[in-house]
Formats: sequence, C-alpha cells, structure tokens
Amino acid sequence: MINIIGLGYIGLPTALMFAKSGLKVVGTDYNSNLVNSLTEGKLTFEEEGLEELFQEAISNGIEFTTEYKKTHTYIIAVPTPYIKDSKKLDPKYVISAVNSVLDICEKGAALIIESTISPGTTDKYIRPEIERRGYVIGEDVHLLHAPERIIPGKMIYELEYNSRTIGADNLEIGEKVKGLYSNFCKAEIVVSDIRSAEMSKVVENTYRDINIAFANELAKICRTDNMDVYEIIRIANMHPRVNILQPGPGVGGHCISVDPWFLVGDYPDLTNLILTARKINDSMPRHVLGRIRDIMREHGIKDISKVGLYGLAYKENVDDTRESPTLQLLERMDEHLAFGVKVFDPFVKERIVDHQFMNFEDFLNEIEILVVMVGHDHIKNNKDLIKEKLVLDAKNICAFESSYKI
Ligand code: SAJ
Repeated sequence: MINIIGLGYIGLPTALMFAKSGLKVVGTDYNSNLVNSLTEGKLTFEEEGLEELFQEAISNGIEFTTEYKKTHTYIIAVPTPYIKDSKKLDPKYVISAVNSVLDICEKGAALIIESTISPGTTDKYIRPEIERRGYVIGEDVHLLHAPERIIPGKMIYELEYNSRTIGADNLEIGEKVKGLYSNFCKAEIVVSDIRSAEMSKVVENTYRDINIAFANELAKICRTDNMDVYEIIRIANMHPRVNILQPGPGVGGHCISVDPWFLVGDYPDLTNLILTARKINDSMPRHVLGRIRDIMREHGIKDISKVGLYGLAYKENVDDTRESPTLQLLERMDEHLAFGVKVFDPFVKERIVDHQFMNFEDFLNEIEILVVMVGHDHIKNNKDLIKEKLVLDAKNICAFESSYKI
C-alpha cells in the first residue's frame, strides 16, 4: 500500500495514477473538508482528464483520510511555501509530514519527497530531523526525492509521458522506487542522488524563467521601435537551434516565479543572469500598466474604471491565482492610486479582488479597454464579443488588426 501525503495539485493526480495502475492507495491530507469532499466523490480543482481518472481510482478502491497509514511506502507532496522577504523555502510542512510518517511507518519504509525543495533542503533540514528522532537513514527508513515535473493544464498526460528523476542515497532502493513509478510512468526514469534531483528541478524552472525573460526583454525592445515581437520570434524560431518562448504580462504560479530565487539566495555572487531574468519578468506588470496608460492617453480616456483585466489565474485554463501577473498588476495599480479597474476570470469562482465580475457580459458592459492578461480558451471562443472594445492583447491571442500588443 502507498500512502500519499498531501492531496493538492500534485499529490492527488499522482495518487489517482497509482490507483488506476491497480495499486492500493490511501491519500492523506490534514484538511478534513478536502478529504470529505473527495470521499463524497467531489473534486476541488479542475484539470483536463482529472474527473475520469478520479472515477476510475474510486472504482479501484482509493481511500482518502486525515490519518497517516502504517505502511512501507510514503509519497510526500505537501506545499513548500517560500518566504517572500528572505526568498527562502519554508520546509515546515515537509518536516511535519516526515515526523508524522516516522511516528507510524514500518521499519525500512521509503519516504519519497515529491514537493519541490530548494537544493540542500534534504541535508540541511530533513536528514537532521530524522536523525534527531533517533532513526538511522538507510536502515530504519530510506529517504528519496522524486520531484514532480507536471504542468497544470496537461498534468495527467505529463504524469504518464514526462521523464522523471529519482534521487536516492542507495542505488538499489532508487531502482525499486523507479519500478514503483513505472506503474504509470511510461517515460525514462533516471536514478540519481538526492542533491542532483533537488538541483535539476530548480534548474529546469530557472531555465524557463530565463527564456521567458528573454522574450519579455525583446518585447520591450520591439515596443520602442514599433516592431512586431511575435513575428520576430516566430521567424527566429524557424532556425533549427532557436526556441524562444513567448512574451507576456509577467510570470506567475508557484514554481517558475519562485524557484530561481532559491539559487539567487544561496549563490548571490554567481547568479547575475538568473536575478536579472527574475527582475525582467517581475517588471512586466508595470510594463502592462504603461501600455494601458498609452491607450488611455491615445483615446482620451481618463477614468481607470473603464479598464477591464481579463484573467486572474496565473495562466490559461487553470483556476490557480498564486503569484498571478494580474494580482501583481493590481498591486502596482494600488501603488499608483489607480483604483476601480474591473476584473473577470471565468475560472475564478470566488471573489478575491475588488470590482471582480462573475458574468462576462456584465463585465464587458462596464469597460472600454479590455486587457487580455490570460489566454483562456473562453476568450478565444468569445472573440466576437470583444471586437468592439479597445483590446490590449498581452497574450497575443486575439489576432485583431486593431488590438494593441505589449
Ligand atoms: N509564460 C510566459 N511565456 C511563455 C510560457 C509561460 O509568459 O512562453 C508564463 C505563464 O503565462 C505563467 C508562467 O509563465 O504565468 C509559468 O507558466 P508555465 O506554463 O511556464 O509553467 P508552470 O509554472 O505552470 O509549470 C512549471 C513547469 N516547468 C517547466 O516547464 C520547466 C512544470 O513542468 C513544473 O512541474 C512546474 O513548473 C512545477 O511544479 O515546478
């Protein structure tokens, strides 16, 4: 039996995949509302293919509980928040989950950490905690790190087809855990050491952040001389060894906008490029604000409440608003006393900001300038409704002659 700790964006789909493959799975979360909802057959977030997978796992007998189970295999997928001021990772939930596992696990159990942890976290916090409790790592328990790599919006597909890394102290145990993940993962699984697994995960997200920053810097360069950055990137990407990502209103989410800071924090003298990339991406909401002002000036619009931001999520077709560029932009607007801007997101069903609309047409009726912050399919399918507006298309999805670009 596998006990999966943490039933959020990563733990739940992973638990379902194991259950689908026929293994006995128990999912544990401290949040009893979440556990009750899952037990009643109700999901708490949307993701393509998740509902079908959930139903299949339920018929295969998956269980959800607030309790830890005595077993031989644990996968820990709890949040690893980062502390904004110090830019460091806070390992408190991982440490607490490890402690709860130690209280109950069988001798020789495998503790597999899936949560993203900054390089060195295992040696600095997790090992000492296990040893402090009097357990011998490698005898009483085995410690592994198997960082998740799935992208929201394509999670189920990527769980099956993305390669993965298993970081282990002991190759034999690493191979065993590789065998476990092979129950659903069809791609290559590399067994490595824990430090390399920690580092490679953070490096992947940092690489993407830098690539997006390059696209965003190009957008700013092109703006000054009215060149079409998207066309330039499209042409450049026809080169067989060039693959530039897309500029946008900023980088959000709990991963790409966070993980590079771990490297900056630990290697301040060696991370000029990484730090600059972070700063460029963080500057994009301010750039969007400048573009909104350009359009207001051009059209003699003085009232900021005539501006509507479409999208609160951090990216397309998800409801996750963590570190979202729209929230960053609203913060920036508050600093500039630009209050009253309207907001709408079809995926965000709870009211989380002022002047947030729940109905798209009501939202459109109130505004003159529409800023596309997120390229949800919803807006792609409703282009007819926005044709009459002044559109600042920060995601380049509208393809109107008249739309403004960032
Ligand atoms: N973005 C751009 N331009 C692009 C691509 C993305 O501006 O060309 C923006 C998005 O709009 C969003 C942000 O970047 O605001 C991040 O989105 P994303 O789709 O690039 O990535 P995440 O954060 O959803 O997921 C990433 C993935 N990592 C990589 O692709 C290297 C995923 O595989 C990881 O599992 C995930 O982080 C994680 O959990 O670490």
